Amino acid sequence: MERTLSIVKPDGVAKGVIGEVVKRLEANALKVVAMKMIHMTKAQAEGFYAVHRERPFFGSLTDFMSSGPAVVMVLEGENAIARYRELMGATNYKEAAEGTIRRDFATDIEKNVVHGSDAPETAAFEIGYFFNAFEINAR
Ligand code: IDP
Repeated sequence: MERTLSIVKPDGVAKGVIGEVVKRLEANALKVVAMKMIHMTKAQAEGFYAVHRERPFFGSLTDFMSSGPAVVMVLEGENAIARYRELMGATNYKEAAEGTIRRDFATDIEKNVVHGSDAPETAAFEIGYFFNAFEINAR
């Protein structure tokens, strides 16, 4: 069993696709073991994306991520990190495979609807960034 952090980003919440995202991950044996809606401050978004601080899009990305509410979830399942990234599709929706969340709902390389951890170490950091142990419903 593996855990990963999922975010329905502010554009996904604004577009009304929270339910669609949850439906797709539940249909693919990714269990939601924690979930909440948050509205990050700019500083919280900067902390979350600290690994990208040297990238040219860092300012814009952290403005976007703090622009409205987002839904953060912990997903659990076999090979959850890779399987959720497969459901999400490529960062650039134009390159994302047919039937992926980003291909179906994203309209912009930055405003791409969802986030998913990319490795076990980042998943551990990202889950701990938003949830404490009491908020994660272990089964
Ligand atoms: P990922 O979310 O698919 O793992 P990363 O390369 O880790 O992609 O980038 C993090 C986020 O930064 C992306 O999801 C997207 O919102 C934004 N981003 C990535 N590349 C670009 C870009 O070239 N321009 C604008 N935003 C970008």
